[in-house]
Amino acid sequence: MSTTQTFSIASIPADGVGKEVVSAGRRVLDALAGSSNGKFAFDWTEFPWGSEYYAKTGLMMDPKGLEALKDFDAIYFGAVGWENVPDHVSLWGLRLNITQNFDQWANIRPVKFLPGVQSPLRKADTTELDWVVVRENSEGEYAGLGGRNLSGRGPGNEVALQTALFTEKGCERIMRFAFELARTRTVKKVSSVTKSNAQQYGMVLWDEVFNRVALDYPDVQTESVLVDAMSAKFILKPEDLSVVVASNLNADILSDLGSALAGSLGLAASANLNPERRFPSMFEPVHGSAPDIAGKGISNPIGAIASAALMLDHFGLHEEARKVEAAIEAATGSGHLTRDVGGEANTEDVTEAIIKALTLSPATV
Ligand code: GGG
Repeated sequence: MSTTQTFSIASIPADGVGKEVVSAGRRVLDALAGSSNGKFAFDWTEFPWGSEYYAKTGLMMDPKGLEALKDFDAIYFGAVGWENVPDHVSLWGLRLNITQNFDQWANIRPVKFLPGVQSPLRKADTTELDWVVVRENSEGEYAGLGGRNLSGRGPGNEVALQTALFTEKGCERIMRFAFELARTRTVKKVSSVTKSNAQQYGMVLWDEVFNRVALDYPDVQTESVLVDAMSAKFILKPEDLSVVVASNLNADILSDLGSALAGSLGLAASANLNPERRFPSMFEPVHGSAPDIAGKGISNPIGAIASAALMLDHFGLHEEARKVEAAIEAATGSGHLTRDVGGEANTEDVTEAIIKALTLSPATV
């Protein structure tokens, strides 16, 4: 008799719509496990961290939280940010505390165009579009280096430094990751993004490392594009893109642009990976806590569910990941759309439609 493979997952719904979409993603994964004939199962442990926890304790997470998380197979995260906590405190206190300390240095953010979802790009109707943003997730503009001084001199005299960090090792590992990813795709191409004409130290180092690493991948096409030109290219020539590798801040902005072009930020999935697997990796929708719609049951669960598919890939359950993606496409293609993508369905309707498509799928795993 074969044994069930059980994956232990820490879930951290955190703030706002994070709670609704994490719950939706968990239901989809449990339905998938339930139809796996005992092949695999998920063992969930939920942590109550986030802005409500902060209101009670003055901290975004337990000070021993990283210790509590470190032995899980993965972390499934919702969203962070609420009005009772300054944004930089909530972000650094929870999400960045985890990504930085668990060295989740590769953040992948696929841009996927779904059937039934209208893109603001006219050419999306007739052109096959599909690319992935690879975000350097451990340094760059998010290194957290700097400080504020001189406020003692009185009003108007304070200064602040926010220093971006680019290390040769940090650049090289994310570029190799991007090239390896490109080799798995139909279009084998990596576009490197900087602003190295204006930022002449860190980003020139980035360009030099990119050119050096590219020599090891002669089968992969390359280009180096400035971030302003790349934003225009996302809109005007997106069919030219396959893997886009960029620094922490640039990739964050570009991936939001990409998901808006695909129809909504609510659709975008992401994986914060520690590729060496020394620490658990973390899977989360790209969107934030969306206070304007939180608690109304109308948030789009697709970003979180597609992130769960990325988690399945991380576990080596590739067929199952494709099944979840196919179920998402079946749901959107049959008109199960939340308001952000022009429909009237609520979170529950879309989640149920995805579960139904999953469990009806003939290719049961
Ligand atoms: N689920 C993603 C999330 O909660 N993001 C909040 C946020 O503000 N992130 C900033 C960043 O990733 O740069």
